[in-house]
Amino acid sequence: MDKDKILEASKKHPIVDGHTFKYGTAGFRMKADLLEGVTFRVGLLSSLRSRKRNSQAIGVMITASHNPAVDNGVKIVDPMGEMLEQDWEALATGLVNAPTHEALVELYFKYVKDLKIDLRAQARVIYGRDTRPSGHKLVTALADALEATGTEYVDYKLLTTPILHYLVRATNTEGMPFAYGEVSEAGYYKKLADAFVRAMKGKKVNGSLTVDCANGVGGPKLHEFLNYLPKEQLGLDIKIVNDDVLRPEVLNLDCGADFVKTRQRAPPAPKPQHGTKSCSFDGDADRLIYYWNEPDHRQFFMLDGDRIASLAASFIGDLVEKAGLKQDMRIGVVQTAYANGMSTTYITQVLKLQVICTPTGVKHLHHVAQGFDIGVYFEANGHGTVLFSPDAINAFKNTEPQSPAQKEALDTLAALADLINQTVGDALSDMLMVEVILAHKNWTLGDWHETYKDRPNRLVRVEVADKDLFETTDAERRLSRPLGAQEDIDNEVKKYKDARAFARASGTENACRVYAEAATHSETNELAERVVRIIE
Ligand code: NG1
Ligand code: ZN
Repeated sequence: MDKDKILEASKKHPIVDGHTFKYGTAGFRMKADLLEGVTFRVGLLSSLRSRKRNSQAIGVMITASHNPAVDNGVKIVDPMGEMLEQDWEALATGLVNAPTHEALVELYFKYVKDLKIDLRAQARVIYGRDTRPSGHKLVTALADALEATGTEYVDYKLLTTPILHYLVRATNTEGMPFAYGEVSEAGYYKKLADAFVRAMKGKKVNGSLTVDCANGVGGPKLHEFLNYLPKEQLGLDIKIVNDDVLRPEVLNLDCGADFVKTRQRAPPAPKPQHGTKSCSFDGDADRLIYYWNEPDHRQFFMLDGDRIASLAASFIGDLVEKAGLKQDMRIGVVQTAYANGMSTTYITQVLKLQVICTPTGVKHLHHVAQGFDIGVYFEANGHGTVLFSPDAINAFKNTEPQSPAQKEALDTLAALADLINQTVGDALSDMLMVEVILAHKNWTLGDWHETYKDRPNRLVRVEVADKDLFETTDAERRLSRPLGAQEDIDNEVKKYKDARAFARASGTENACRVYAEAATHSETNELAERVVRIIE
């Protein structure tokens, strides 16, 4: 490999002038026509990352998740299936913003030198993309970067984001205590199907389930997955809707998890059937929201990430107790400041589990969840998972049961550890987990919803001249800058009962967000508006 090869390849995929790019919470994400050069350069970095990490496979996912079809994005997945390490985000930003092809090549070799990367080591990259039409062009740019750097690569074509994360983890087995699963898309389906059957323990799924796939890649993948399940044995009656991936313009349009969560209503099409248990994936199938419309009251009920977290924590907490492992296991729930205050109260006071709050962005939650034996983490928007430590998995598999009940609890825990994606939030895997729990508890969505009552809340997006003026502390719950703003917010919050409010700069949009909770809807709105006025 030489400089000229990279230089020539780079000239085929120039960066669009006049833009500053930043590797954000979800990698690089923007209008797809700005992304070709960006993706090429991400390819260069992923190759370096693999060489730096002893030739382990690095993943690259091309998706813009719940964003409209004209957008796209590219992000890097580290060897254990986790998000790219933070220090390397800055390196990615550096490469992508190199002003010329020559400057790019120079910076690439500067990284090689500074990070002591051995260019003779084999580099390995695997990648996939969602259903966006722009994905084709972007993978060409990516492959050209991998060719130019002598990187071995596998193009997995259409994938959900969590399947790509699974494949990265499964590929890098060397030195791992357990194999993660077969290195193929089919291997992912088989692992989940097998674990689902084991976790159900002969129970049947409670009622039919309508799954809205946001017209994204989750649709075809869910269809495929269902072929691996003994549907009758499980009493499984799944109806897949919004699974049109042939008309790109309908992706995430008036459907999907983000629509349901932000609009607080079911997708208008197909016409919601009253009382039917429903859930929505987002465009790359890493978020999940459950809901139903009440037949009599015409009311809409939603079970978001906070509810999924508390459901999982309650079920797994009980199983750990039945398995006789309560003394040995640290179980914790990780949330962000956007979690409804009543979910936090329920988890700490009723379930008696520890809750930690982190800044927004799943990489932060994931990291903190790894500190527990069992770490449950979800953002309110439905992105999350449950992590099990190697010690926990060992205990599920190797504890000698003293009773049939204890054996059943241990087996169910071991099955859940296989069922739940250990790398990232996964709508398909999370949906199966929810169904297992509802079946074991013999609960409807109504029973689940009754566990606690949400506090009224309001989230407002505020246009500001310069969002970078807003700096936070305390897991983004307090503003340290501009000076004095937090004091003003505190003064407003004090005036309301059971109230909480905070403001922070968005990590994904050029705006600030204000969040408020209070005892009633009108007080919540009033408080939110007062805080908006402070930061405007
Ligand atoms: P920002 O724009 O930083 O608030 C949003 C979501 C996050 C997270 C990221 C990445 C809210 C309030 N924020 O972050 O939860 O999912 O996008 O997608 O929903
Ligand atoms: Zn997503």
